[in-house]
Amino acid sequence: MAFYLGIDSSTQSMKGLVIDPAAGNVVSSASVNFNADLPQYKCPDGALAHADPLVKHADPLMWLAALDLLLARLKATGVEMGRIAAIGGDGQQHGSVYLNGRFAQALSGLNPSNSLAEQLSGALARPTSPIWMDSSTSAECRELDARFGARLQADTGSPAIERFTGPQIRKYAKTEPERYAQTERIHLVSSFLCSVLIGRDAPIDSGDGAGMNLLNLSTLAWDAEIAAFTAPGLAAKLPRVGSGVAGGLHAYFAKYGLRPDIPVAVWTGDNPASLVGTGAWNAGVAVVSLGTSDTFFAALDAFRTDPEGCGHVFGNPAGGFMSLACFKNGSLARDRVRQEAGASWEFFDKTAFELTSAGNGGRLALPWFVPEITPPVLTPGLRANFDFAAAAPEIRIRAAVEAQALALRSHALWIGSFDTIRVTGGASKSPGIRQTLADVFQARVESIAVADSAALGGAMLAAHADGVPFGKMTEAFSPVTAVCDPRADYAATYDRLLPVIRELETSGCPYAASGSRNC
Ligand code: XUL
Repeated sequence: MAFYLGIDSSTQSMKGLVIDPAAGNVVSSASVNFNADLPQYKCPDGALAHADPLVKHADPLMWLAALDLLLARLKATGVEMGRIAAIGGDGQQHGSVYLNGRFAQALSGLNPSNSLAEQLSGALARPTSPIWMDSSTSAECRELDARFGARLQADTGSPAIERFTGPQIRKYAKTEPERYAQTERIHLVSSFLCSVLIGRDAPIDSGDGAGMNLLNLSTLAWDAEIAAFTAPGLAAKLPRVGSGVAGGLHAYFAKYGLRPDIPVAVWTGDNPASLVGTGAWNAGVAVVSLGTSDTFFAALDAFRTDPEGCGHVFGNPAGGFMSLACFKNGSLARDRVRQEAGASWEFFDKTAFELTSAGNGGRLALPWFVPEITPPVLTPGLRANFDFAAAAPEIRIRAAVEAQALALRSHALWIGSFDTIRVTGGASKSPGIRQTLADVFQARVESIAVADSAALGGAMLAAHADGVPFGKMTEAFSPVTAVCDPRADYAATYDRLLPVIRELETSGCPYAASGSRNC
C-alpha cells in the first residue's frame, strides 16, 4: 500500500517520517541536526550569532542542505522511496525567506547533478532569514498598533508581535529598502521548502499564514490594507493562500528514489502540524509541546482571541481554528538550568523531583535567559523569588520546571480548561515534568507513541491530501502510551502559586506600563 512522507523543518533540526496508514506503521525515519551535521552554516542553536541579542536570523541555504541530506539519509535506511505516494511537511513558524527575480527559473530548472543550496543561492534577495526567536521589531509593532489598534488582533488573530512576519518585513523594508525592492517573493520557511519540492511557488496555509499579522482570518485572504501599510507593494510579493495539494514533486527528487509528480501537500507551521500529529485536531484535548519553544495549543470550538494579547489564533489544518501560547525559554533554558546545577539529565528528569516536594515551598524561578515572548519581555534574566544561586540543584530544577508549568497554565486560561493534556517534544519524556504538568493543570497528562508529532502531522496531511481520513490515522498513529494522573492533594498549592508567577513576570516587564499588552 501507499506510504506518505512528512518533513518537519524545525529550529534545530529537520526530521522525516514515512508512514504506512493501511498497516498503521511508521516505516522509516531520519533526521539532520543543524549543529552536528551542518556546522558550516554556523547556526548552532538554529540561529546565526549577532551582536544584538534581539536579532535572530538563520541561513536559509542550511535548510536546503538539510533537505538534500535528509532525503539521502531516508533513502539510505532502505525504505522503498518509490512507494511514497505524497509528501507533506511543516516549518518553524514566522521565519521568512526573501527571493529575487531568479527564483522562479532556478526552481523550475533544478538539476539533480547539483545541490539545492548551490542552485538556489543566487535566488536569495536577502542572505539571511529572520526566525521566530527574533525580538528586534518592537518599533514596527508599535507602528502597526498605532495604525490598526484592536483591529489587528480581531482580524488577524494576534496583535502586532515581534517575531511575526509582518513586523519583520516592515523592518526589512525600512532598513534595507534596496534589497526589499529587489525582493519579488517572500515565503515562510514552510512555503519556501514546499516550493522547492514542487519547483514553483507554493501557497501559504492558514495555519502558518496566521503567524504573519497579515492574514485576515474572516476572509482567509491577505488583508490588503494591513499589507499596504506593512511595506510598499507587499501584497504582490506574497504567495497565494491555499490548502490541499500544492503541486507535483519536481523531477530533481528522483535522485532519492521518489517518483516525480507525486502530490505535495501545502506545508503548514510546526505547531499546526503537531496539532494534527498528536490527534488533538478536534476540540477537547490540549497539547503542551516542549521543544526549543514551549507551546500550549488546542483546536478552538469557535474563533476567540486572547484578551491579554499574548496568545494567538492560527488556522487548524484539519478545519477551523486553533489557539496557541508560545514561550521562548523552553528546552535551551532547561538545559542551562541543568548545566549550571551540575546535574545529569537523569537527575533533572527524575531525582530532583524525588528529593523535593510539589510546590517547592513557594520557590519559583522563571528561566528567562533570552528575551521572552509570553509575556513579551525584552530584557532577559532569570527571575526568582529566592536566592537561586545559593540553592541546592534539586530546588533550582523544581523551581524552574514549576515556574514554566505555572506560566503555561496562567497564559492558557483564555483557551479553556482541559481534563486532558497531551504532551509532545523532547522534554515530554521527563517523568518529573509530566507529573508537574499533571499537578499544576490538575489534568490527565497523556503521552503518545510518536515523539515527532510535527513530522507525523506532515505525513498525515500528505495522506489526507491523497484521500485518507484523519480519524483513521489518529487511531493508528497517535495512541496514548502513558498516562500521568494529577494528584488532587496539590491542587490548592498550585492555585495559590498562580498569582505568584504573574507577580514574578511583571516585575520589570517593559510593556506593563504601556497598556498595549497586558503582561
Ligand atoms: C509559535 C512559535 C514557535 C515556532 C518554533 O508561534 O513561534 O513555536 O513555531 O517552533
